[in-house]
Amino acid sequence: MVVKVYGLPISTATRNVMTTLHEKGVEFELVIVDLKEKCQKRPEFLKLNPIGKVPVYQDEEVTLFESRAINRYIARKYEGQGTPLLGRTPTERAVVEQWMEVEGQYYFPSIWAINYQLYIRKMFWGEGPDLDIVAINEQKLTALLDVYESRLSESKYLAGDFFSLADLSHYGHTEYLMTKSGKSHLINSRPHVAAWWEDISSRSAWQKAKNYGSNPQSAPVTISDAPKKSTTHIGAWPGLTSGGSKMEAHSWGKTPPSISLMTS
Ligand SMILES: N[C@@H](CCC(=O)N[C@@H](CS)C(=O)NCC(=O)O)C(=O)O
Repeated sequence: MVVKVYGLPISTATRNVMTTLHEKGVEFELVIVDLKEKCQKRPEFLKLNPIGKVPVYQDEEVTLFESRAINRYIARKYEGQGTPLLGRTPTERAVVEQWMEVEGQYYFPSIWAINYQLYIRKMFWGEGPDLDIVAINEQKLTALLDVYESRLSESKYLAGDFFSLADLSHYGHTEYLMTKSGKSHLINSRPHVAAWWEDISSRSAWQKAKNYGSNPQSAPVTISDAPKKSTTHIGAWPGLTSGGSKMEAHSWGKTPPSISLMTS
């Protein structure tokens, strides 16, 4: 069974999982779940993830939700191929885990609140931001980024001088902060954080995941009314096959018509 990722190309957590699969050179199919149409709350999707969120990962052994758990699983299962993402020694692994915790417990809640208020709310529902929420979370993120600046002045990556899941888990929301929420100065004003972002965001695995669907030749994404219960094969998207990782697009529910705009 080929690996399946149920998600949406513009979803930050889906992008992080797709990036891990690319780093590992694992072939997968993307099953598009239309969040605007609330397909993630349908009974058939809740069988895959009772929390009702994307991404969901599926292979012949397991169906998993929660992107960080999925990423750890992929990194362990395919430890012998592609980019090592976990660290080699017990110490390296512990430091990778430590910075993954920092991302999940402190970085993500603040950056998510900022991106949600300044970008996601408007994109999905046309609502304006609550600027008090933005201010509180910007303060928290600023303090945390000062810690990152200090850490990254000592080592090239968060867990040491090697790229790992600790760095990778920052991709989705940092990209939105930089390009959609008008807050790139939070990263760019800190030279070591800026250099780190420049480095990790130029990796080909992330570029492929981020640009999924933005290739003009990937027009089949505008397919509408796919059957609700099953996945519909719409063929491999030209320009998205490379580096040992082949992606195919499928659809679950109605694909958002603005998808290629959102990923541009
Ligand atoms: N902690 C989860 C977060 C998943 C999540 O919030 N996914 C968003 C898209 S990035 C979603 O499904 N939103 C739709 C909803 O909450 O109904 C993970 O990392 O997988």
